[in-house]
Amino acid sequence: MAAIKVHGSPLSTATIRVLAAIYEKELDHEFVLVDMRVGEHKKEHFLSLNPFGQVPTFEDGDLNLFESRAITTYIAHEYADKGTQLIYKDSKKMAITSVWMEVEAQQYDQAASKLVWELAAKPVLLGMSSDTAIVEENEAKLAKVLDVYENRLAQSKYLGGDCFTLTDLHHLPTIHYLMGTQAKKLFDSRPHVNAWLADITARPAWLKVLALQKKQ
Ligand SMILES: N[C@@H](CCC(=O)N[C@@H](CS)C(=O)NCC(=O)O)C(=O)O
Repeated sequence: MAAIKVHGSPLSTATIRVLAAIYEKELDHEFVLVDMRVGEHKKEHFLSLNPFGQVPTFEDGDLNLFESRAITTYIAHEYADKGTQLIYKDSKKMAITSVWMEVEAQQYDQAASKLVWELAAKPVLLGMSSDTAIVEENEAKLAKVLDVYENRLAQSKYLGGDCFTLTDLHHLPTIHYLMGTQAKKLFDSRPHVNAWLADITARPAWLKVLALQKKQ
């Protein structure tokens, strides 16, 4: 039995963020499907893993974690010697990467996750209509963040520095869903953002995550 277990749903952005890190590190693991359609994530057993009732949760032996970005950060440190280096050893380089990790979580994701919900989850998965006002507001917010990314990526191959790191990886799930929506134009219209996106979405580890998602 694998020591690492990921409990989640392959449709969940936060779950596939963790799987992306696991595949980059080529770690043995077990994926435990949480059936969100029947509310399994709100049942007692799951709440003992994450009291907020959200996927994913993660086990590595006797360590239990939730919050996808905390999990990927643990994986990057604990398995530093395996697979892709997702963090820098140099503390100054890592500090800069951490800045952009915060930008992803505090600026980019605020708008991107709302757009995933309005433009991908509601119409495609739930048969509901999108709220146009929320879409417009968050497209404008995302455009401002992507203007900053465009400048950054004109000087740096990846957001965190010259190598692919957790910073870039954390964007993959929302980018994946937004590429199938009208919000794609926000990425397409910025050449450096577009080149960065083409690079990170073509990574073999990410393609494996998408193949797993299709199988489920
Ligand atoms: N900040 C959390 C967010 C987790 C999250 O929002 N998970 C969603 C699926 S992507 C979920 O479980 N939603 C169900 C709910 O909130 O009840 C993380 O990054 O792990």
